Amino acid sequence: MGFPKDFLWGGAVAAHQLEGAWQAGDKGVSVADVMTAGRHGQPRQITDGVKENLNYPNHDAIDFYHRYKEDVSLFGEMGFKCFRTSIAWTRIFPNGDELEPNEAGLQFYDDLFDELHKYGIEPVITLSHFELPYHLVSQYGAWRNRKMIEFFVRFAETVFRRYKDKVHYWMTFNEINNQSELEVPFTAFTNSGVLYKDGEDKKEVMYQVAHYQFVAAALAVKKGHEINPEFKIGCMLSYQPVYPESCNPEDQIKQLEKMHMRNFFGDVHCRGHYPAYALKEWENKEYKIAMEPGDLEIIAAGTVDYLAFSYYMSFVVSSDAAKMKSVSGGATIAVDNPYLKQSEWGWQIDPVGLRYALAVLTERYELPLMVVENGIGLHESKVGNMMIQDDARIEYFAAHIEQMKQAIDLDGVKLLGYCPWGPIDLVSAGTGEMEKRYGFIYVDKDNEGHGSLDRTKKKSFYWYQKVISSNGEDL
Ligand code: P53
Repeated sequence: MGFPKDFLWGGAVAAHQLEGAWQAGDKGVSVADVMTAGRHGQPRQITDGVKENLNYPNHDAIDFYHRYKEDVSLFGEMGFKCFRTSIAWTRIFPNGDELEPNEAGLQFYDDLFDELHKYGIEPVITLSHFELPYHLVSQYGAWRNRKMIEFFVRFAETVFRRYKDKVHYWMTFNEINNQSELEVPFTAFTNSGVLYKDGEDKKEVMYQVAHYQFVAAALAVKKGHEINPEFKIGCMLSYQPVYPESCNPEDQIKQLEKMHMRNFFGDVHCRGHYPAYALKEWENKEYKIAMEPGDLEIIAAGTVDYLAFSYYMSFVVSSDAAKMKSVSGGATIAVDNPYLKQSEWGWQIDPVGLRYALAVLTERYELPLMVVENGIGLHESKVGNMMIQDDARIEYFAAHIEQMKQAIDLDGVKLLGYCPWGPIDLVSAGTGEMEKRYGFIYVDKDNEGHGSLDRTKKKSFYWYQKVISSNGEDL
């Protein structure tokens, strides 16, 4: 009982949030490079290219690009079995539309993967994590354009071939379903390089973009399996479950409709066809989603090997529209849950919701699952040589790990691994802050970009080390 023997304990990051070195080795400008720093309640600005005198926190991040050896050795010391990161598309294809890859970028990831393997750490790689080449946005309209399929598949094929003996676990698009939250520009821009235009039907554009991404993902799955049949290629969802506010059937219907938009992306990636509720919506709203002959066959043939998801919180919806407000940074419209506490950024802490998410995803898809993000952002500052006592983080993780165990033992969930988000402090995707800290390792840097970048271990470092060495028994 409990976690399987070969369970992949690790940690998760994304290239743009920690590498920095935004121009090193001929790296191109990515969508993350044109996003300024925001704060809780103050959105990041998306600028038209890189402007002078603005704070772009991803440009330097925590300089993992130059310090990865030190950081990987700390991950090794914690006992990581896997490490999830992404390959910055702009290191490999700086503009995105080149025919030949950039060798300096490829070499960087060769070195990183070799370093991980020295410690017995398996790389788990996201192909597209909020960092597509900005050139593709300005020149092609990014994923509005069908040409993106060709660019993405070329990128995927290049890295599949290059790392075919070094990487076995892959995933295509990070949190591909974020873009179904149409209220803020952040989601469509980070997922797909799309900025909505006045007057257009955002949802129709979103479905078109998603169609191209489904074709691209399915082609990547197929190519990957040809290159190495041992590859496990997954999709990646943000799976923050939604509860009805009450037992009023109207609340339950509201929940059903909201969950349609959570499930839509997984339904296509995992089952290989469009779900009836989406096809009906297209018909009812007279949406015309451009497809080419063969697209649906490609999608059917390119279903995923496993499903990876992030889990941070849950939401509540009400059929009473007047009660619904924008929560946790703005993207989601919901009501507060009186049974749950919130983090300082308004994210509702709900360990039991993780068991629920694991169970319903297993029922729906009958695929192995991987929790590739989970964690809590905290304000922390280092005083002299005192170790940071991050008991709130330990409590958060212990409660979530306990629920994963229940999902395995009681619900029969097949769980491959667990990667807490940001094992080392890094730049927040949502706010661009450094001071929304997730790490077991503290990084000396503040929101304005000042600090020595020194790394120090927090109390949770030793706690997680013990969790891994006891295979999740000693919490
Ligand atoms: P930050 C919103 C809700 C859930 C997950 O988020 C999200 C977001 C976007 O902000 O993103 C994932 O840094 C994402 C990571 C991100 C992490 O959650 O806003 O995959 O890139 O850093 C945590 O606190």
